Amino acid sequence: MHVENSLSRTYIELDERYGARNYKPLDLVVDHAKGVWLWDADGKRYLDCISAYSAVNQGHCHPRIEAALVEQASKVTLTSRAMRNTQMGPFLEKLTGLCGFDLALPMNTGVEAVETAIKLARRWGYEVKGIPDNAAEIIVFTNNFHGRTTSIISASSEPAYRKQFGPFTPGFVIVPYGDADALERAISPNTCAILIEPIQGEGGVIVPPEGYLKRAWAMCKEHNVLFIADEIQTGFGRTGDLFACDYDSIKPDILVVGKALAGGYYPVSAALANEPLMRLFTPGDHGSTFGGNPLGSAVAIAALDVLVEENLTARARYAGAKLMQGLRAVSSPLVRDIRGRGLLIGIQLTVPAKKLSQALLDRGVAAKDTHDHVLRIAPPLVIDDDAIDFLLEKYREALTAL
Ligand code: IF1
Repeated sequence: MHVENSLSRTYIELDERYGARNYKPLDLVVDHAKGVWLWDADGKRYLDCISAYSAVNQGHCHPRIEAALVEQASKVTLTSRAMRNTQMGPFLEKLTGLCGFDLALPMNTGVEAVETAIKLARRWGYEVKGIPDNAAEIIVFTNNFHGRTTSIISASSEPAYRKQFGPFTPGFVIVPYGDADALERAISPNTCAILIEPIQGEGGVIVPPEGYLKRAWAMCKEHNVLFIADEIQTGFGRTGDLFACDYDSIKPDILVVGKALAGGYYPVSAALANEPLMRLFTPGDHGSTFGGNPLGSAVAIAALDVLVEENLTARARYAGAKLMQGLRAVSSPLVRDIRGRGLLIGIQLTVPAKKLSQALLDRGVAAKDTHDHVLRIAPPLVIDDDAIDFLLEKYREALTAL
């Protein structure tokens, strides 16, 4: 990219000079954004096919979510859970109603909601299932991504996320994703839960074999094991269903959500469960200074309203089908496989995906590689036909240029 002598270059240099180098981002410095479009510091426009990793399903700077943020910001922003506020209750009512659970525990980032689910599952394992103290096991899957805390990386199979960060939290058993027999063999009397992404995002947009999730869920029921679905990336319409688990008609015991829950305006996450499971948390067991704060709650209410009233799930299904069809119609020796569901699409290449990512960026499309050879395409769910055509045109051009 030609960012030498540009404003963008100035900002990149500041990041590199003053920031920890724990990322290697695209050379794209966003100044402002609207819907599916980003504008960089030099005024160049890009189609956003990353959506902040599915946090801006509703599209950038949605006026309704913005209005909720501004209105609440002038009333009260943070109370802590030492007292109550007027926004959390209505938010939790809306969230539980939409997701079909009795109760929700609000947190902030995705990984905190995953930690919440793990603590709840362990508590249940000891108190209800009768697992001996400190022996509870949670089954996780190869290539998983659930976040970056020390406990969560203890469940990771990716060396880069773990290297020199030990010692690790015990109690995780890793089995191959998509292999139902391996899962059955791994379940022991000490298994309190499985923790699974219905489609693996970071893992390279891995869709498990047809029927696998349903079998895994049935095994959990049979062996008295909780099914925890991490829908932080797949949830809220992304895959063309409200939740990816809906595709298999399964209902998790614990649902973990984040990202798009607040439309990119604010970090809001939650773990959801029914009575009596969630009642195993009692005062003092768990919490967060910011969890359930009035600003985040007001924003999340608006973000959920937008999701429902603008039929974003149906739009993701429609746009995903159209985009998938268009991508598959482009034949190239560089493309090995195109997979995904709804607007969570992975293109498996024979060359490093960084190259296609750069070629697309040069043509005004922001899309990021994952796991070396996979390019992920996940635009905001509000993407329209014209933007899809733009994307397909740039995709053809980029592949030809390579
Ligand atoms: C980064 C990846 C995506 C997630 C699932 C929990 C979390 C995530 C299924 C934790 C977060 C993010 C983290 C972000 C990039 C992004 C990502 F490439 F790293 F893997 F989306 F695919 N469960 N995913 O996908 O949520 O605590 O971050 O709010 O840079 O680490 P968080």
